[in-house]
Amino acid sequence: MTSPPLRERPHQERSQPLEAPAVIRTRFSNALSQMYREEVPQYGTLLELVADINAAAVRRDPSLLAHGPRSTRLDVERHGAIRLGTPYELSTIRRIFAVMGMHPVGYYDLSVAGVPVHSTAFRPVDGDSLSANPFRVFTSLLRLELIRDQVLKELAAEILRKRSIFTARALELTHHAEVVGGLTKAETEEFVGEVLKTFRWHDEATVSRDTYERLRSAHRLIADVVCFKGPHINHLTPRTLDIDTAQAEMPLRGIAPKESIEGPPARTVPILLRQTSFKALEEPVRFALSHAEGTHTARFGEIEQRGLALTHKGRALYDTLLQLARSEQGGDAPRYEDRLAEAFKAFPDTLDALRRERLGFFRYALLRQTALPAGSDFDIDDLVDQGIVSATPITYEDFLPVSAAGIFQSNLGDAEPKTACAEGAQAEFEQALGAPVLDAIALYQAEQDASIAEVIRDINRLAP
Ligand code: OOG
Ligand code: NI
Repeated sequence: MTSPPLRERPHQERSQPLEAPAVIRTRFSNALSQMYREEVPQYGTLLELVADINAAAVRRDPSLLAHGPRSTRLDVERHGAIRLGTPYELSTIRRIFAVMGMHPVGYYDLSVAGVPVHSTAFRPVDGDSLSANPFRVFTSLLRLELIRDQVLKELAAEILRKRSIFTARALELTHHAEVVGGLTKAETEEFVGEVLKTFRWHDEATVSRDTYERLRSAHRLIADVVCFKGPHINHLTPRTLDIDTAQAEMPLRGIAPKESIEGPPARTVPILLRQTSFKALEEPVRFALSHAEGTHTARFGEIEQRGLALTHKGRALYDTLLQLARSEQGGDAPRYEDRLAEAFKAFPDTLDALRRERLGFFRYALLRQTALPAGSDFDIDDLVDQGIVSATPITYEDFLPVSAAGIFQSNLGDAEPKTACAEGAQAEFEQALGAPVLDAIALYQAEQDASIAEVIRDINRLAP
């Protein structure tokens, strides 16, 4: 039974205060975590492991929290991932996430790694919203145009055209939130419950075993996106303060991690993002028509450690060094971890050097009230040196395309055929999304600039 349309509700109910988007996001993220814990018990084990490791890391070094994430943020911090099939699904999920204060940031082209998708990350964008709850969802859109077999491509498109992954009530409440500018407490509860249904696992495929096998033989991801009623959440990732210990302890808790950690090597000052995962589970499914039984692998677990957001200059250096470590393989080449550590010796590893060389982004704040001559030119580095201004590293809130490709691939198996290596298609992606994606580096730059402007304002206010 559906609830009555919103316009028929008594006036009183409509004048209830609206929840902040961050509150809706937290409700949703908690509900999703709860659902995934019930669906995939290993995710619960992973959460326990990360909580233990984070507590131990903070006991060893309490400054981790002082200079890093607020503990209240760390406890709720996680990201998820979904894979969608059509432009309609992508543009609708954009509208749904907007109600939760999450917006598309960045374009990730995975086709370079032979994975037939391109992606964005929906996340909060402003500082207050991020510190309230930084929940993000890495969202991929299948690129059907990369399927070479025309008949199969048409079949996949036809199956996707027929499905509807959102409940009528979720769409109604989203429209209502857009018109009114938000949701009340009661509407939020209903909205969260309705949207959650889109992310749920379905152990019944919508296609016959034959169709599943045909799509799977083109690419496993195609079968994963096309053959089910909805875009089941395929992993949820808690944030750890010590990913090396997490990687080492996973086997002790009965979880088999992927071989190596994606991203930069272990460092004194963490930069960007390091990630590791456990392999996707083989789960029983039933096919349509014959009710034949089979298995499908899609859902896995992942852990990540976040560090300093890098400037264009820092990111270019990261990309170059990563490429260097990845290119020398085989023969007598040392282990990947050793090559990576060796390559990254060229990346400065103190907060001071990272800031002075403009490799990373920092948030500046006036520490003590000091009157400086009016109108003088302020050099922010000098002010930090003199202990007048503090510089706090800005956390990287996004993803890394090479790492994402590594995470996808660790779940696909070696025999996986690769689809045609294509060019990125950001314009097509944005067309499907119905909006441009935001530029991540521009967001960090704006945050740093605003903090410097505030320091200057504070100083000028005190000027004689
Ligand atoms: C997404 C894989 C990428 C990450 O953290 O880089 C990802 C997927 O498997 O759908 O989640
Ligand atoms: Ni992930």
